[in-house]
Amino acid sequence: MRSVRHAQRFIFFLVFPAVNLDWLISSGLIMAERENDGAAAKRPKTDAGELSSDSPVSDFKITRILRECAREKNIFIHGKVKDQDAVVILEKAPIRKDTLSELLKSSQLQLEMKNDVYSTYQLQAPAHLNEIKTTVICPATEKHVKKYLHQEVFLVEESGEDYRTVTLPYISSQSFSVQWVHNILEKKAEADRIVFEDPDPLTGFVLLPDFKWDKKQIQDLYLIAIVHRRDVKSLRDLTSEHLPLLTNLRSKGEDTIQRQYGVPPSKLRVYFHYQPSYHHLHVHFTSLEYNAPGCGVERAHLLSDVIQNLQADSSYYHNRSLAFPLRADDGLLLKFKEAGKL
Ligand code: M7G
Repeated sequence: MRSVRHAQRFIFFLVFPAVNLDWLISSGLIMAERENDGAAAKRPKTDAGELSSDSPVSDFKITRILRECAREKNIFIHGKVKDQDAVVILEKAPIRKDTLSELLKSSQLQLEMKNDVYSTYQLQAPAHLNEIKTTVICPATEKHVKKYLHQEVFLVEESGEDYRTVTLPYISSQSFSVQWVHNILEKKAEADRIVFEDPDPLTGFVLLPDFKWDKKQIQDLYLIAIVHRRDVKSLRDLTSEHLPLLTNLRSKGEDTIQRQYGVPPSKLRVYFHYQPSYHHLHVHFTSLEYNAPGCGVERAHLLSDVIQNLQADSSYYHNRSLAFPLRADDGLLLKFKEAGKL
């Protein structure tokens, strides 16, 4: 039965590679498969999908623009909601193939110019086809504001010794809170977004959509796998002891994405960030087609490379130098400068 369903889904995605997943799931063409469905039923429901009556952005007072990109069609704004600091990220959603004919049929066109065979228009789309993905961080810390502020970046090269003497003391006191990660693992938030869970305390993990992905199209697919273990901060802590965790994560993560979204492992980029922003081990699963922020060689480490490096040398990530970019006003950059490493 399952293989028939997989075959149907595979054919469907060959024909319609960019369909709306939510629609597919709600229409029953795709079953939202979850490994721990018994547990899923008991999870608290969030109010995702409902229209928000209490809009945090209507009260938002803009302080300054942190970053904007016309090509990526996004803008990062710092401001205040009531008297709390907040960051709001607005991003125009990609145009979806499954709503194209409705878009063309039901929109109004306003002519801008006409010349020979050329004409340009402003297309006024109905509201539901003209959504802007909005992320709100409130209350935002100074570190959140800095994270999104456009800044000069510098590459630092961190030896194993630098990690222990410079980086570790810094991140132990200055890292972003991982409360949101614990909320996911404890099903206190985003429980209904979990697409797969392996509950094993040592080799298990939770797989769910990254909050950068609106789940509307496959081209920019982005999921994160968060491990249940809480004693691994990043790539640096990994040894061959963690190989069962990593291989489990790779095979079950890839298998779930293939089944659930019809994307085969050969179309996925699966990697760690070093340095991550959040020091609780997690793996990024992104579509190979999508040029995800942070997927460049200065920050991304492919899970398959990490597995092979640990198979060859258990202390590979304890000892070797790792390069990573730091923003000009990152406190860690200052620590590297003070230690004479830059
Ligand atoms: P990272 O490498 O630690 O940091 O990855 P980065 O944000 O600098 O890439 C953390 C990943 O978790 C990122 O891809 C974030 O978009 C994602 N993420 C962050 N938060 C706070 C959330 C959240 O609350 N929910 C979900 N689903 N994803 C998040």
